[in-house]
Amino acid sequence: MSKVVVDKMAMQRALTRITYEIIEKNKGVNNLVLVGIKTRGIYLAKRIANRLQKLENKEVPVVGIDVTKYRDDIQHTNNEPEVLSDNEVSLKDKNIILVDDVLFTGRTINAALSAIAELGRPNNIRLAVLVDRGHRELPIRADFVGKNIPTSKQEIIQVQVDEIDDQDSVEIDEK
Ligand code: 3GP
Ligand code: 5GP
Ligand code: MG
Repeated sequence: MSKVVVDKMAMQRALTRITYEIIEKNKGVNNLVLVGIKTRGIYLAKRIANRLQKLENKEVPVVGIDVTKYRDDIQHTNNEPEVLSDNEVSLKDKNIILVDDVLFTGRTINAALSAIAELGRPNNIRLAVLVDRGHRELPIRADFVGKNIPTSKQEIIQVQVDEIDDQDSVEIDEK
């Protein structure tokens, strides 16, 4: 059984609200860099960047990262963060917004913070997620949340984005 909890319109509104919140907190978009976590976090970051461009008339860089190698609970052979975007955006002294689809244990974000620390020392780092499903195992919280969806550990959240899934939705499924 799956249940749609966020439809296309709701997802668009949530991203628009997050965009306004980012502008308000950052007092504009100066010095901002969006860092999207592979895979769907990158598409969400690009959508926020599009909204920022429309609202503030400024291009905000989007960097994609793959942090699987940094996870402390996954075996890895080398510690190089994988920066997926080809543009060489410096993170030094920047105001970073980390963007991911789902926040669960917090280990992915912990890994992303380690990756960013090695790429340069930003001015600050804030976290935006489309869904917070609870069950944190680390002292990590999001600054911008699309929707809080309390879940059991048996449930999984399916996030679909139009760019790769041909639809925008968030669903709850039984494992
Ligand atoms: P994403 O790369 O777009 O985030 O982890 C691979 C994909 O599987 C992820 O896509 C994520 O959406 C999905 N997924 C669903 N449930 C889980 C989960 O419990 N853990 C992880 N890591 N990924 C999950
Ligand atoms: P965490 O590291 O916080 O446990 O999990 C966050 C990462 O794992 C996110 O990037 C997300 O893609 C993935 N993830 C964890 N749980 C879920 C889930 O229920 N649904 C989806 N779609 N992704 C999840
Ligand atoms: Mg993800």
